[in-house]
Amino acid sequence: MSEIASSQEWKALEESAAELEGVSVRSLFDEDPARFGRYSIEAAGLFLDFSKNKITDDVLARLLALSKKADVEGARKRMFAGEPVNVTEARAVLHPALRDFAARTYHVGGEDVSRLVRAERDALAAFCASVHSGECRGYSGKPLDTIVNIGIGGSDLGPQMVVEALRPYWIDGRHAYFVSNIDGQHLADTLEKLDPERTLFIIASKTFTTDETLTNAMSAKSWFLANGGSEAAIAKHFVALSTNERAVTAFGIDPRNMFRFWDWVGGRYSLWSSIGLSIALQTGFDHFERLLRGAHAMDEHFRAAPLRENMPVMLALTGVWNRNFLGAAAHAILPYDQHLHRLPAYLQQADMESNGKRTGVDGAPVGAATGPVIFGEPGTNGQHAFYQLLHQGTDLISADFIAPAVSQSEMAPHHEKLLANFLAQTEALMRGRTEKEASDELAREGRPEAEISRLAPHKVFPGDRPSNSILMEKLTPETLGALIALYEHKIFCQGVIWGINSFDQWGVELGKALAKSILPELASLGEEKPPATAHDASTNGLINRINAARSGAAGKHSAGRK
Ligand code: G6Q
Repeated sequence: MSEIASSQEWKALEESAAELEGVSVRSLFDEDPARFGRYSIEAAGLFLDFSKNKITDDVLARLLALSKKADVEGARKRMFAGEPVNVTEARAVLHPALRDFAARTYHVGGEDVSRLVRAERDALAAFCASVHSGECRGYSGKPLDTIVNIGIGGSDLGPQMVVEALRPYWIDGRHAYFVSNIDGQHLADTLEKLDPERTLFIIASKTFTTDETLTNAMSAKSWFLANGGSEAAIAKHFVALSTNERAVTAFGIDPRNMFRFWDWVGGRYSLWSSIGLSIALQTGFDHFERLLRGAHAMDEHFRAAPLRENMPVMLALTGVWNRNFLGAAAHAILPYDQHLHRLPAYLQQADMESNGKRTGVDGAPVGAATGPVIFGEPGTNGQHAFYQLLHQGTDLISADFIAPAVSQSEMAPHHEKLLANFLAQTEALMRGRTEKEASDELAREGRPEAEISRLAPHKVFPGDRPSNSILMEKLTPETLGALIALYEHKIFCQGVIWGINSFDQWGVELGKALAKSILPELASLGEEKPPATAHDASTNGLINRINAARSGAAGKHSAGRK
Protein backbone atom coordinates (compact mmCIF):
# COMPACT_ATOMS: atom_id res chain seq x y z
CA MET A 1 0.00 0.00 0.00
CA SER A 2 1.24 3.51 -0.72
CA GLU A 3 2.57 5.65 2.05
CA ILE A 4 -0.34 8.08 1.87
CA ALA A 5 -3.05 5.46 2.38
CA SER A 6 -1.32 4.13 5.48
CA SER A 7 -0.54 7.58 6.89
CA GLN A 8 -1.90 9.04 10.12
CA GLU A 9 -3.52 11.79 8.06
CA TRP A 10 -5.45 9.19 6.03
CA LYS A 11 -6.53 7.35 9.17
CA ALA A 12 -7.74 10.60 10.72
CA LEU A 13 -10.00 11.13 7.73
CA GLU A 14 -11.34 7.59 8.01
CA GLU A 15 -12.23 8.44 11.59
CA SER A 16 -13.95 11.65 10.47
CA ALA A 17 -16.04 9.69 7.99
CA ALA A 18 -17.08 7.27 10.74
CA GLU A 19 -17.93 10.14 13.10
CA LEU A 20 -20.10 11.79 10.46
CA GLU A 21 -22.12 8.66 9.73
CA GLY A 22 -25.71 9.48 10.49
CA VAL A 23 -25.08 13.24 10.35
CA SER A 24 -26.92 14.82 7.43
CA VAL A 25 -25.67 17.78 5.42
CA ARG A 26 -29.15 19.21 5.83
CA SER A 27 -28.60 19.30 9.60
CA LEU A 28 -25.16 20.87 9.10
CA PHE A 29 -26.86 23.69 7.17
CA ASP A 30 -29.56 24.04 9.83
CA GLU A 31 -26.92 24.38 12.52
CA ASP A 32 -24.68 26.69 10.53
CA PRO A 33 -26.09 28.66 7.61
CA ALA A 34 -22.74 30.49 7.39
CA ARG A 35 -21.17 27.38 5.86
CA PHE A 36 -22.02 28.73 2.40
CA GLY A 37 -19.71 31.68 2.99
CA ARG A 38 -16.99 29.56 4.55
CA TYR A 39 -17.13 26.79 1.97
CA SER A 40 -16.99 28.85 -1.19
CA ILE A 41 -14.17 30.49 -3.13
CA GLU A 42 -14.09 33.11 -5.87
CA ALA A 43 -11.23 33.30 -8.38
CA ALA A 44 -10.52 34.12 -12.02
CA GLY A 45 -14.16 34.90 -12.78
CA LEU A 46 -15.45 31.66 -11.24
CA PHE A 47 -17.30 31.04 -8.01
CA LEU A 48 -17.08 27.62 -6.38
CA ASP A 49 -19.60 26.58 -3.75
CA PHE A 50 -18.53 23.33 -2.11
CA SER A 51 -20.76 23.67 0.96
CA LYS A 52 -23.16 20.92 -0.15
CA ASN A 53 -20.45 18.32 0.45
CA LYS A 54 -20.56 16.42 3.73
CA ILE A 55 -17.68 18.38 5.21
CA THR A 56 -16.99 20.21 8.44
CA ASP A 57 -14.13 22.48 9.52
CA ASP A 58 -12.58 19.45 11.11
CA VAL A 59 -12.78 17.41 7.90
CA LEU A 60 -11.27 20.29 5.93
CA ALA A 61 -8.42 20.63 8.40
CA ARG A 62 -7.69 16.92 8.03
CA LEU A 63 -7.91 17.09 4.23
CA LEU A 64 -5.46 19.98 4.28
CA ALA A 65 -3.16 17.96 6.52
CA LEU A 66 -3.35 15.17 3.94
CA SER A 67 -2.40 17.57 1.17
CA LYS A 68 0.56 18.76 3.24
CA LYS A 69 1.57 15.17 3.83
CA ALA A 70 1.42 14.53 0.06
CA ASP A 71 3.35 17.77 -0.49
CA VAL A 72 0.90 19.30 -2.94
CA GLU A 73 2.65 22.66 -2.51
CA GLY A 74 6.04 21.18 -3.36
CA ALA A 75 4.65 19.33 -6.38
CA ARG A 76 2.99 22.53 -7.61
CA LYS A 77 6.31 24.33 -7.34
CA ARG A 78 8.13 21.56 -9.18
CA MET A 79 5.59 21.55 -12.00
CA PHE A 80 5.82 25.31 -12.59
CA ALA A 81 9.62 25.11 -12.33
CA GLY A 82 9.69 22.76 -15.33
CA GLU A 83 11.01 19.78 -13.40
CA PRO A 84 10.28 16.41 -15.00
CA VAL A 85 7.19 15.70 -12.88
CA ASN A 86 5.99 13.28 -15.57
CA VAL A 87 8.48 10.81 -14.14
CA THR A 88 7.69 7.72 -16.21
CA GLU A 89 8.27 9.65 -19.44
CA ALA A 90 10.93 11.92 -17.91
CA ARG A 91 9.15 15.05 -19.13
CA ALA A 92 8.31 18.43 -17.74
CA VAL A 93 4.65 19.45 -17.61
CA LEU A 94 4.42 23.06 -18.58
CA HIS A 95 1.12 23.72 -20.32
CA PRO A 96 0.70 26.83 -18.08
CA ALA A 97 3.67 28.33 -19.97
CA LEU A 98 1.54 28.35 -23.12
CA ARG A 99 -0.91 30.80 -21.60
CA ASP A 100 1.44 33.01 -19.64
CA PHE A 101 1.47 36.53 -21.03
CA ALA A 102 3.46 37.86 -18.09
CA ALA A 103 7.14 38.52 -18.40
CA ARG A 104 7.86 35.26 -16.57
CA THR A 105 10.19 32.77 -18.19
CA TYR A 106 9.89 28.99 -18.12
CA HIS A 107 12.78 26.61 -18.39
CA VAL A 108 12.95 22.99 -19.39
CA GLY A 109 16.31 21.32 -18.90
CA GLY A 110 17.98 24.74 -18.74
CA GLU A 111 16.37 25.99 -21.98
CA ASP A 112 14.14 29.07 -21.88
CA VAL A 113 10.99 27.79 -23.58
CA SER A 114 9.02 31.04 -23.18
CA ARG A 115 10.72 32.39 -26.28
CA LEU A 116 9.62 29.34 -28.30
CA VAL A 117 6.08 29.71 -27.02
CA ARG A 118 5.89 33.36 -28.03
CA ALA A 119 7.34 32.69 -31.50
CA GLU A 120 4.87 29.87 -32.19
CA ARG A 121 1.94 31.93 -30.88
CA ASP A 122 2.97 34.74 -33.22
CA ALA A 123 3.16 32.32 -36.15
CA LEU A 124 -0.30 31.04 -35.33
CA ALA A 125 -1.67 34.58 -35.09
CA ALA A 126 -0.11 35.54 -38.43
CA PHE A 127 -1.54 32.46 -40.12
CA CYS A 128 -5.03 33.16 -38.74
CA ALA A 129 -4.80 36.75 -39.93
CA SER A 130 -3.85 35.66 -43.43
CA VAL A 131 -6.69 33.12 -43.63
CA HIS A 132 -9.20 35.61 -42.26
CA SER A 133 -8.07 38.45 -44.50
CA GLY A 134 -8.20 36.20 -47.56
CA GLU A 135 -4.51 36.64 -48.24
CA CYS A 136 -4.21 32.91 -47.79
CA ARG A 137 -6.69 31.25 -50.16
CA GLY A 138 -7.48 27.90 -51.68
CA TYR A 139 -5.87 26.73 -54.92
CA SER A 140 -8.67 28.20 -57.08
CA GLY A 141 -8.64 31.56 -55.31
CA LYS A 142 -11.66 30.91 -53.10
CA PRO A 143 -11.41 31.82 -49.40
CA LEU A 144 -10.60 29.03 -46.96
CA ASP A 145 -13.78 29.37 -44.94
CA THR A 146 -14.03 25.75 -43.78
CA ILE A 147 -11.70 23.86 -41.49
CA VAL A 148 -11.54 20.17 -40.73
CA ASN A 149 -9.48 19.25 -37.68
CA ILE A 150 -8.27 15.68 -38.05
CA GLY A 151 -6.94 14.41 -34.73
CA ILE A 152 -7.98 12.17 -31.86
CA GLY A 153 -7.90 12.16 -28.05
CA GLY A 154 -6.07 15.22 -26.83
CA SER A 155 -5.71 16.47 -30.39
CA ASP A 156 -9.48 16.52 -30.83
CA LEU A 157 -11.49 16.68 -27.60
CA GLY A 158 -10.11 19.97 -26.28
CA PRO A 159 -10.32 22.08 -29.44
CA GLN A 160 -13.70 20.61 -30.32
CA MET A 161 -15.12 21.27 -26.86
CA VAL A 162 -13.87 24.87 -26.91
CA VAL A 163 -15.08 25.57 -30.45
CA GLU A 164 -18.55 24.35 -29.41
CA ALA A 165 -18.46 26.33 -26.16
CA LEU A 166 -17.55 29.53 -27.98
CA ARG A 167 -20.22 29.19 -30.67
CA PRO A 168 -21.45 32.80 -30.17
CA TYR A 169 -17.92 33.98 -30.96
CA TRP A 170 -17.70 32.19 -34.31
CA ILE A 171 -16.69 34.34 -37.22
CA ASP A 172 -19.65 34.70 -39.59
CA GLY A 173 -19.55 32.41 -42.57
CA ARG A 174 -16.91 30.08 -41.18
CA HIS A 175 -17.45 26.35 -40.66
CA ALA A 176 -15.54 23.93 -38.46
CA TYR A 177 -15.61 20.14 -38.46
CA PHE A 178 -13.77 17.58 -36.34
CA VAL A 179 -12.92 14.09 -37.52
CA SER A 180 -11.39 11.67 -35.05
CA ASN A 181 -12.77 8.14 -35.36
CA ILE A 182 -10.95 5.57 -37.51
CA ASP A 183 -14.46 4.55 -38.56
CA GLY A 184 -14.49 5.77 -42.16
CA GLN A 185 -18.07 6.89 -41.75
CA HIS A 186 -16.92 9.79 -39.60
CA LEU A 187 -14.71 11.14 -42.38
CA ALA A 188 -17.13 10.22 -45.17
CA ASP A 189 -20.03 11.99 -43.44
CA THR A 190 -17.87 15.10 -43.10
CA LEU A 191 -16.39 15.06 -46.62
CA GLU A 192 -19.93 15.02 -48.01
CA LYS A 193 -20.43 18.54 -46.70
CA LEU A 194 -17.18 20.02 -48.02
CA ASP A 195 -16.09 22.08 -50.98
CA PRO A 196 -12.43 21.10 -51.52
CA GLU A 197 -11.63 24.54 -52.91
CA ARG A 198 -12.63 26.20 -49.61
CA THR A 199 -11.40 23.61 -47.12
CA LEU A 200 -8.34 23.68 -44.93
CA PHE A 201 -7.44 20.34 -43.36
CA ILE A 202 -5.66 20.66 -40.03
CA ILE A 203 -3.81 17.46 -39.22
CA ALA A 204 -3.39 17.60 -35.45
CA SER A 205 -1.11 14.99 -33.96
CA LYS A 206 1.57 15.51 -31.36
CA THR A 207 3.45 12.38 -32.40
CA PHE A 208 2.25 12.26 -36.02
CA THR A 209 2.27 8.48 -35.69
CA THR A 210 -1.31 7.94 -34.50
CA ASP A 211 -2.97 5.42 -36.77
CA GLU A 212 -6.46 6.92 -36.64
CA THR A 213 -5.24 10.39 -37.52
CA LEU A 214 -2.82 9.35 -40.24
CA THR A 215 -5.40 7.05 -41.84
CA ASN A 216 -8.01 9.82 -41.83
CA ALA A 217 -5.47 12.35 -43.10
CA MET A 218 -4.41 10.03 -45.95
CA SER A 219 -8.04 9.47 -46.96
CA ALA A 220 -8.73 13.21 -46.78
CA LYS A 221 -5.72 13.80 -49.03
CA SER A 222 -6.95 11.18 -51.54
CA TRP A 223 -10.41 12.77 -51.50
CA PHE A 224 -8.85 16.19 -52.11
CA LEU A 225 -6.81 14.88 -55.05
CA ALA A 226 -9.81 13.06 -56.48
CA ASN A 227 -11.98 16.14 -56.26
CA GLY A 228 -10.05 18.74 -58.16
CA GLY A 229 -7.04 19.26 -55.90
CA SER A 230 -3.50 18.61 -57.13
CA GLU A 231 -0.25 17.67 -55.42
CA ALA A 232 0.86 21.28 -55.83
CA ALA A 233 -2.34 22.51 -54.17
CA ILE A 234 -1.85 20.38 -51.05
CA ALA A 235 0.35 23.06 -49.50
CA LYS A 236 -2.59 25.47 -49.55
CA HIS A 237 -5.07 23.02 -48.04
CA PHE A 238 -3.17 20.95 -45.47
CA VAL A 239 -1.40 22.16 -42.35
CA ALA A 240 0.06 20.09 -39.52
CA LEU A 241 0.14 20.67 -35.77
CA SER A 242 2.81 18.48 -34.29
CA THR A 243 6.07 18.03 -32.42
CA ASN A 244 7.42 15.68 -35.10
CA GLU A 245 8.74 17.54 -38.13
CA ARG A 246 10.23 14.46 -39.74
CA ALA A 247 6.93 12.57 -39.76
CA VAL A 248 5.05 15.65 -40.97
CA THR A 249 7.46 15.95 -43.90
CA ALA A 250 7.23 12.23 -44.64
CA PHE A 251 3.45 12.55 -44.79
CA GLY A 252 3.84 15.19 -47.50
CA ILE A 253 3.20 18.40 -45.59
CA ASP A 254 5.78 21.12 -46.07
CA PRO A 255 7.36 22.00 -42.66
CA ARG A 256 6.55 25.63 -43.54
CA ASN A 257 2.91 24.61 -43.08
CA MET A 258 3.57 23.13 -39.68
CA PHE A 259 2.84 24.71 -36.31
CA ARG A 260 4.90 23.27 -33.51
CA PHE A 261 4.63 22.37 -29.90
CA TRP A 262 6.82 20.39 -27.54
CA ASP A 263 7.02 17.17 -25.59
CA TRP A 264 6.42 19.03 -22.31
CA VAL A 265 2.84 19.67 -23.48
CA GLY A 266 0.76 16.57 -22.74
CA GLY A 267 -1.77 15.60 -25.42
CA ARG A 268 -4.78 16.17 -23.17
CA TYR A 269 -3.30 19.48 -21.99
CA SER A 270 -2.52 20.74 -25.48
CA LEU A 271 -5.47 22.88 -26.56
CA TRP A 272 -3.49 25.94 -25.43
CA SER A 273 -0.74 25.20 -27.95
CA SER A 274 -0.81 25.07 -31.74
CA ILE A 275 -3.39 22.33 -31.26
CA GLY A 276 -5.77 25.25 -30.63
CA LEU A 277 -5.49 26.43 -34.24
CA SER A 278 -9.07 25.35 -35.02
CA ILE A 279 -10.27 27.50 -32.10
CA ALA A 280 -8.32 30.51 -33.33
CA LEU A 281 -9.50 30.09 -36.91
CA GLN A 282 -13.14 29.58 -36.00
CA THR A 283 -13.46 32.28 -33.34
CA GLY A 284 -10.59 34.65 -34.15
CA PHE A 285 -7.14 34.80 -32.64
CA ASP A 286 -8.24 37.50 -30.19
CA HIS A 287 -10.75 35.11 -28.65
CA PHE A 288 -8.17 32.33 -28.51
CA GLU A 289 -5.88 34.73 -26.68
CA ARG A 290 -8.69 35.63 -24.26
CA LEU A 291 -9.15 31.92 -23.58
CA LEU A 292 -5.45 31.63 -22.74
CA ARG A 293 -5.61 34.70 -20.53
CA GLY A 294 -8.56 33.24 -18.60
CA ALA A 295 -6.61 30.05 -18.00
CA HIS A 296 -3.60 32.11 -16.97
CA ALA A 297 -5.69 33.92 -14.35
CA MET A 298 -6.55 30.52 -12.85
CA ASP A 299 -2.87 29.51 -13.01
CA GLU A 300 -1.93 32.61 -11.06
CA HIS A 301 -4.57 31.85 -8.44
CA PHE A 302 -3.47 28.20 -8.22
CA ARG A 303 0.20 29.18 -7.85
CA ALA A 304 -0.31 31.78 -5.17
CA ALA A 305 -3.42 31.14 -3.09
CA PRO A 306 -2.99 29.34 0.23
CA LEU A 307 -4.34 25.81 0.04
CA ARG A 308 -7.50 26.54 2.04
CA GLU A 309 -8.43 29.39 -0.31
CA ASN A 310 -7.26 27.66 -3.45
CA MET A 311 -10.08 26.67 -5.77
CA PRO A 312 -8.41 23.77 -7.61
CA VAL A 313 -7.02 22.45 -4.32
CA MET A 314 -10.38 22.52 -2.55
CA LEU A 315 -12.12 20.95 -5.53
CA ALA A 316 -9.48 18.22 -5.46
CA LEU A 317 -9.75 17.69 -1.71
CA THR A 318 -13.53 17.44 -1.63
CA GLY A 319 -13.19 14.96 -4.50
CA VAL A 320 -10.71 12.86 -2.51
CA TRP A 321 -13.01 13.01 0.52
CA ASN A 322 -16.00 11.79 -1.50
CA ARG A 323 -14.02 9.15 -3.35
CA ASN A 324 -11.84 7.67 -0.65
CA PHE A 325 -13.71 8.28 2.57
CA LEU A 326 -17.38 8.35 1.58
CA GLY A 327 -17.09 5.79 -1.23
CA ALA A 328 -18.22 7.76 -4.30
CA ALA A 329 -17.47 5.57 -7.32
CA ALA A 330 -18.34 8.03 -10.05
CA HIS A 331 -18.39 11.75 -10.56
CA ALA A 332 -20.85 13.56 -12.81
CA ILE A 333 -20.06 16.69 -14.79
CA LEU A 334 -23.31 18.55 -15.30
CA PRO A 335 -23.03 21.78 -17.28
CA TYR A 336 -26.18 23.86 -17.32
CA ASP A 337 -25.20 25.42 -20.62
CA GLN A 338 -25.88 23.76 -23.95
CA HIS A 339 -22.68 25.14 -25.45
CA LEU A 340 -20.72 23.12 -22.88
CA HIS A 341 -22.19 19.89 -24.21
CA ARG A 342 -18.73 18.45 -24.99
CA LEU A 343 -17.31 19.37 -21.57
CA PRO A 344 -18.18 16.02 -19.95
CA ALA A 345 -16.45 14.12 -22.77
CA TYR A 346 -13.45 16.42 -22.56
CA LEU A 347 -13.17 16.03 -18.78
CA GLN A 348 -13.69 12.31 -19.08
CA GLN A 349 -10.38 12.13 -20.88
CA ALA A 350 -8.66 14.79 -18.80
CA ASP A 351 -9.54 13.06 -15.55
CA MET A 352 -9.79 9.35 -16.39
CA GLU A 353 -6.66 9.22 -18.56
CA SER A 354 -4.75 11.22 -15.96
CA ASN A 355 -5.89 9.59 -12.75
CA GLY A 356 -7.30 6.20 -13.76
CA LYS A 357 -4.21 4.43 -12.41
CA ARG A 358 -3.41 1.79 -9.83
CA THR A 359 0.38 2.00 -9.68
CA GLY A 360 2.05 4.81 -7.78
CA VAL A 361 5.04 6.81 -9.02
CA ASP A 362 7.18 4.53 -6.86
CA GLY A 363 5.97 1.47 -8.81
CA ALA A 364 3.97 0.10 -5.86
CA PRO A 365 0.18 -0.37 -5.88
CA VAL A 366 -1.60 2.76 -4.68
CA GLY A 367 -3.74 0.71 -2.32
CA ALA A 368 -6.60 3.21 -2.37
CA ALA A 369 -9.26 4.18 -4.86
CA THR A 370 -7.98 6.67 -7.45
CA GLY A 371 -9.83 8.55 -10.19
CA PRO A 372 -13.59 7.99 -10.30
CA VAL A 373 -15.63 7.24 -13.41
CA ILE A 374 -16.42 10.59 -15.00
CA PHE A 375 -19.61 11.02 -16.98
CA GLY A 376 -22.18 13.66 -17.70
CA GLU A 377 -24.56 15.45 -19.96
CA PRO A 378 -25.79 18.99 -20.09
CA GLY A 379 -28.68 19.83 -17.78
CA THR A 380 -31.61 19.49 -18.18
CA ASN A 381 -31.18 16.53 -20.57
CA GLY A 382 -29.39 14.52 -17.90
CA GLN A 383 -32.30 15.07 -15.51
CA HIS A 384 -34.55 13.14 -17.86
CA ALA A 385 -32.01 10.36 -18.24
CA PHE A 386 -29.70 9.34 -15.40
CA TYR A 387 -30.40 11.64 -12.45
CA GLN A 388 -32.77 8.98 -11.06
CA LEU A 389 -29.69 6.99 -10.06
CA LEU A 390 -27.97 10.05 -8.62
CA HIS A 391 -30.96 10.67 -6.35
CA GLN A 392 -32.10 7.18 -5.40
CA GLY A 393 -29.51 4.67 -6.65
CA THR A 394 -27.52 2.46 -4.31
CA ASP A 395 -24.15 4.09 -5.15
CA LEU A 396 -22.97 7.45 -3.96
CA ILE A 397 -22.21 9.64 -6.98
CA SER A 398 -20.71 13.09 -6.58
CA ALA A 399 -21.39 15.85 -9.08
CA ASP A 400 -20.20 19.23 -10.33
CA PHE A 401 -22.92 21.58 -11.52
CA ILE A 402 -21.62 24.31 -13.80
CA ALA A 403 -23.78 27.28 -14.74
CA PRO A 404 -23.50 30.81 -16.08
CA ALA A 405 -25.83 33.34 -14.43
CA VAL A 406 -26.40 34.99 -17.81
CA SER A 407 -26.76 32.95 -20.98
CA GLN A 408 -24.73 33.65 -24.11
CA SER A 409 -28.05 33.89 -25.88
CA GLU A 410 -30.75 34.99 -23.46
CA MET A 411 -34.18 33.98 -24.62
CA ALA A 412 -36.82 34.50 -21.94
CA PRO A 413 -37.88 32.42 -20.08
CA HIS A 414 -35.38 29.68 -20.95
CA HIS A 415 -32.42 30.64 -18.85
CA GLU A 416 -34.37 31.27 -15.64
CA LYS A 417 -35.97 27.86 -16.07
CA LEU A 418 -32.58 26.26 -16.69
CA LEU A 419 -31.12 27.92 -13.59
CA ALA A 420 -34.11 26.94 -11.47
CA ASN A 421 -33.50 23.34 -12.48
CA PHE A 422 -29.79 23.51 -11.67
CA LEU A 423 -30.45 24.97 -8.21
CA ALA A 424 -33.29 22.58 -7.48
CA GLN A 425 -31.16 19.56 -8.36
CA THR A 426 -28.32 20.54 -6.04
CA GLU A 427 -30.80 21.21 -3.25
CA ALA A 428 -32.67 17.95 -3.81
CA LEU A 429 -29.48 15.90 -3.91
CA MET A 430 -28.33 17.44 -0.64
CA ARG A 431 -31.62 17.58 1.30
CA GLY A 432 -33.31 14.44 0.07
CA ARG A 433 -36.81 13.64 1.35
CA THR A 434 -37.62 11.64 4.45
CA GLU A 435 -40.37 9.04 4.58
CA LYS A 436 -42.39 11.32 6.82
CA GLU A 437 -42.10 14.19 4.34
CA ALA A 438 -43.12 11.85 1.54
CA SER A 439 -46.15 10.59 3.51
CA ASP A 440 -47.19 14.11 4.51
CA GLU A 441 -47.04 15.20 0.91
CA LEU A 442 -49.20 12.30 -0.22
CA ALA A 443 -51.65 13.04 2.58
CA ARG A 444 -51.87 16.67 1.47
CA GLU A 445 -52.77 15.36 -1.98
CA GLY A 446 -55.68 13.51 -0.33
CA ARG A 447 -54.39 10.01 -1.10
CA PRO A 448 -55.93 7.15 0.89
CA GLU A 449 -53.94 5.69 3.76
CA ALA A 450 -53.15 2.41 1.96
CA GLU A 451 -51.77 4.23 -1.04
CA ILE A 452 -49.69 6.48 1.18
CA SER A 453 -47.95 3.55 2.84
CA ARG A 454 -47.51 1.79 -0.51
CA LEU A 455 -45.99 4.79 -2.29
CA ALA A 456 -44.11 6.61 0.45
CA PRO A 457 -41.01 4.31 0.43
CA HIS A 458 -40.58 4.95 -3.29
CA LYS A 459 -40.70 8.68 -2.75
CA VAL A 460 -37.89 8.71 -0.20
CA PHE A 461 -34.65 10.41 -1.27
CA PRO A 462 -31.70 9.67 1.02
CA GLY A 463 -30.04 13.06 0.43
CA ASP A 464 -26.40 13.71 1.31
CA ARG A 465 -25.45 13.27 -2.33
CA PRO A 466 -22.46 15.61 -2.62
CA SER A 467 -22.25 18.33 -5.22
CA ASN A 468 -20.18 21.36 -6.08
CA SER A 469 -21.63 24.34 -7.89
CA ILE A 470 -19.38 26.33 -10.20
CA LEU A 471 -20.90 29.63 -11.24
CA MET A 472 -19.74 32.26 -13.67
CA GLU A 473 -21.40 35.46 -14.73
CA LYS A 474 -21.32 34.39 -18.37
CA LEU A 475 -19.54 31.79 -20.46
CA THR A 476 -16.83 33.83 -22.18
CA PRO A 477 -13.42 32.87 -23.56
CA GLU A 478 -11.94 34.01 -20.23
CA THR A 479 -14.28 32.09 -17.94
CA LEU A 480 -14.03 29.02 -20.14
CA GLY A 481 -10.23 29.18 -20.00
CA ALA A 482 -10.37 29.51 -16.22
CA LEU A 483 -12.80 26.61 -15.95
CA ILE A 484 -10.60 24.26 -17.96
CA ALA A 485 -7.49 25.28 -16.01
CA LEU A 486 -9.42 24.76 -12.76
CA TYR A 487 -10.02 21.14 -13.71
CA GLU A 488 -6.47 20.61 -14.96
CA HIS A 489 -5.08 21.71 -11.62
CA LYS A 490 -7.69 19.80 -9.64
CA ILE A 491 -6.67 16.63 -11.48
CA PHE A 492 -3.00 17.39 -10.82
CA CYS A 493 -3.59 17.85 -7.06
CA GLN A 494 -5.54 14.61 -6.81
CA GLY A 495 -2.79 12.74 -8.66
CA VAL A 496 -0.24 14.14 -6.19
CA ILE A 497 -2.34 13.02 -3.23
CA TRP A 498 -2.77 9.52 -4.64
CA GLY A 499 0.93 9.41 -5.51
CA ILE A 500 0.35 8.64 -9.20
CA ASN A 501 1.72 10.24 -12.34
CA SER A 502 -1.22 12.10 -13.90
CA PHE A 503 0.69 12.77 -17.10
CA ASP A 504 1.34 9.36 -18.63
CA GLN A 505 -1.21 6.97 -20.18
CA TRP A 506 0.24 3.46 -20.33
CA GLY A 507 -3.26 2.04 -20.12
CA VAL A 508 -3.95 2.85 -23.75
CA GLU A 509 -0.98 0.82 -25.04
CA LEU A 510 -2.09 -2.80 -24.79
CA GLY A 511 -5.24 -2.52 -26.88
CA LYS A 512 -3.33 -0.57 -29.55
CA ALA A 513 -0.68 -3.29 -29.80
CA LEU A 514 -3.25 -6.09 -30.01
CA ALA A 515 -5.20 -4.24 -32.72
CA LYS A 516 -2.03 -4.21 -34.84
CA SER A 517 -1.73 -7.98 -34.53
CA ILE A 518 -5.42 -8.59 -35.26
CA LEU A 519 -5.62 -6.35 -38.34
CA PRO A 520 -3.99 -8.83 -40.77
CA GLU A 521 -6.36 -11.54 -39.57
CA LEU A 522 -9.43 -9.63 -40.71
CA ALA A 523 -10.85 -10.27 -44.19
CA SER A 524 -11.27 -7.52 -46.74
CA LEU A 525 -14.75 -7.56 -48.28
CA GLY A 526 -15.06 -10.79 -50.31
CA GLU A 527 -11.80 -12.26 -49.03
CA GLU A 528 -11.64 -15.79 -47.54
CA LYS A 529 -9.49 -16.11 -44.41
CA PRO A 530 -8.41 -19.26 -42.60
CA PRO A 531 -10.00 -19.63 -39.15
CA ALA A 532 -8.32 -17.55 -36.45
CA THR A 533 -6.58 -19.63 -33.80
CA ALA A 534 -4.05 -17.30 -32.21
CA HIS A 535 -6.33 -15.87 -29.51
CA ASP A 536 -8.67 -16.95 -26.76
CA ALA A 537 -11.85 -18.72 -27.86
CA SER A 538 -13.94 -15.57 -27.62
CA THR A 539 -11.64 -13.39 -29.73
CA ASN A 540 -11.09 -16.20 -32.29
CA GLY A 541 -14.83 -16.80 -32.46
CA LEU A 542 -15.60 -13.12 -33.02
CA ILE A 543 -12.92 -12.80 -35.72
CA ASN A 544 -14.31 -15.86 -37.50
CA ARG A 545 -17.87 -14.55 -37.37
CA ILE A 546 -16.83 -11.15 -38.71
CA ASN A 547 -14.74 -12.77 -41.46
CA ALA A 548 -17.61 -15.05 -42.47
CA ALA A 549 -19.87 -12.01 -42.83
CA ARG A 550 -17.25 -10.01 -44.72
CA SER A 551 -16.18 -12.79 -47.11
CA GLY A 552 -19.75 -13.49 -48.11
CA ALA A 553 -20.62 -9.83 -48.27
CA ALA A 554 -18.79 -8.84 -51.45
CA GLY A 555 -21.85 -9.17 -53.68
CA LYS A 556 -24.31 -7.82 -51.14
CA HIS A 557 -22.44 -4.72 -50.04
CA SER A 558 -20.21 -2.65 -52.25
CA ALA A 559 -17.20 -1.01 -50.67
CA GLY A 560 -19.16 2.22 -51.07
CA ARG A 561 -21.50 3.80 -48.61
CA LYS A 562 -24.84 2.01 -49.05
C1 G6Q B 1 -3.52 12.51 -24.32
C2 G6Q B 1 -3.16 11.27 -24.93
C3 G6Q B 1 -3.91 10.94 -26.19
C4 G6Q B 1 -3.37 11.63 -27.42
C5 G6Q B 1 -3.93 10.91 -28.63
C6 G6Q B 1 -3.48 11.53 -29.93
O1 G6Q B 1 -2.96 12.97 -23.37
O2 G6Q B 1 -1.80 11.20 -25.07
O3 G6Q B 1 -5.27 11.19 -26.10
O4 G6Q B 1 -3.69 12.98 -27.42
O5 G6Q B 1 -3.55 9.58 -28.59
O6 G6Q B 1 -2.10 11.53 -30.00
P1 G6Q B 1 -1.36 12.38 -31.09
O7 G6Q B 1 -1.67 13.80 -30.85
O8 G6Q B 1 0.08 12.05 -30.93
O9 G6Q B 1 -1.91 11.92 -32.42
